[in-house]
Amino acid sequence: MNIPQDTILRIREKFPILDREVYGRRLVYLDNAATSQTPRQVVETVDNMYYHTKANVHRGVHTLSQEATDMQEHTRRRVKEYINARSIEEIVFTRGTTEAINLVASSYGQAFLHDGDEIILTVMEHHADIVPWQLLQNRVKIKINVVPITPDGQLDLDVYRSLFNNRTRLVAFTHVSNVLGTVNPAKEIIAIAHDHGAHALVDGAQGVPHLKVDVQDLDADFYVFSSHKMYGPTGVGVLYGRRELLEKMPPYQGGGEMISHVSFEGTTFAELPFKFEAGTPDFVDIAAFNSAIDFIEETGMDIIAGQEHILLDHTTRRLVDEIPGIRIFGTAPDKSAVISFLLENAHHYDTGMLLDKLGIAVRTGHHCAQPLMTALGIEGTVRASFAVYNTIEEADAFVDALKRVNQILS
Ligand code: C6P
Repeated sequence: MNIPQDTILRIREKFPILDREVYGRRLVYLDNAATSQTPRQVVETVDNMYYHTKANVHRGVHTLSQEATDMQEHTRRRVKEYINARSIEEIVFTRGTTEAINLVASSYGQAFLHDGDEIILTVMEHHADIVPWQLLQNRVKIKINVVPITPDGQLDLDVYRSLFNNRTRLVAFTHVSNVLGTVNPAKEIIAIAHDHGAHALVDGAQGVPHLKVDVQDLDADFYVFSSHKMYGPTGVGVLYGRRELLEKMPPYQGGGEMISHVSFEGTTFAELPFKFEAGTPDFVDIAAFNSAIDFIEETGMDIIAGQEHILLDHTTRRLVDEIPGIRIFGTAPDKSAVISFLLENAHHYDTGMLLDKLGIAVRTGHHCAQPLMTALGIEGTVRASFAVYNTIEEADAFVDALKRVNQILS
């Protein structure tokens, strides 16, 4: 795909933060898998709401409250359409991917899992899709089985198939690995789970920002993601859940707005999705999330994914050709625009700190995927991750800076 430079420069203009300097150099922001930057239109929605429309949602007859409620519910409809859910009742707002998985582990766990049942995770899961299931083990004695990876960083589907038995109830896996960039064959993984009578949860934190997701086409039972990784505000996430499952699941938290009637004799709960949204939601950021979806749709997923792949291919080629001894973790075909690597003789923290001094923002460490690090036999990596506003010049600045860092550290 050929994307005119002008197109990317016009997109960049929407992100004032990209003009800032770090240590006297123009920032090159390559930590997009941790959080992407936010275009002006999203920030303006936040501003406008605080200046003109701030009032609690679903709680007032007055104009401001009605307007704020309309804005929040408009985003819900928008998300429903964006991921092609069947109904708005299937869209639950959370604080992020992490809270969404905790909700499912706790509530689905209570309704559907019993002592002796089994679930399947993968070795490339983020801690957000491991620890909630381990916490559940304190309440229900479930067994956790783990799918390993092949040397290029793909899930070993033969082993996956062999892990099922008549106690397997759920498979929970990441759509895209935040470390390896591997795009897992979600539709196939879900179909295999369903063939065995198990449900499937997809951690879409790294999926939705880079791929067009259709939850009906995937046939996912749960699909979860965070706004802040898709050019949106912080503090907002989405749990998509198949309605018939959500209806059988008990509330995750208790409080205001999730009830139908409360008395000391007993309480009845609100309808979906409000049953799962106790307390005042982050309605300002939920409203602004709508503007992030506007941005993605105006830009076009083909342009977003296209530019990211141009950057991925260009950078990977240069790294391999020009930095002797570099090890890149995750080389699956059609991977997402994430490059995790180690220089031959350098600790990942040192590499990251020196890159920062040269104006390049990358992430270092275990990326909240310690079991994957153990499987790879390392403690951590440096990770560069791209977004649509990154340019070839920035990719080149990164590789040139890394060559200098490599000379200093070797
Ligand atoms: N990964 C990264 O730098 P939250 O923090 O709830 O928005 O998302 C958690 C999460 C869950 N699953 C995957 C696959 C993720 O990548 C993340 C967040 C960031 O890779 C921060 S650790």
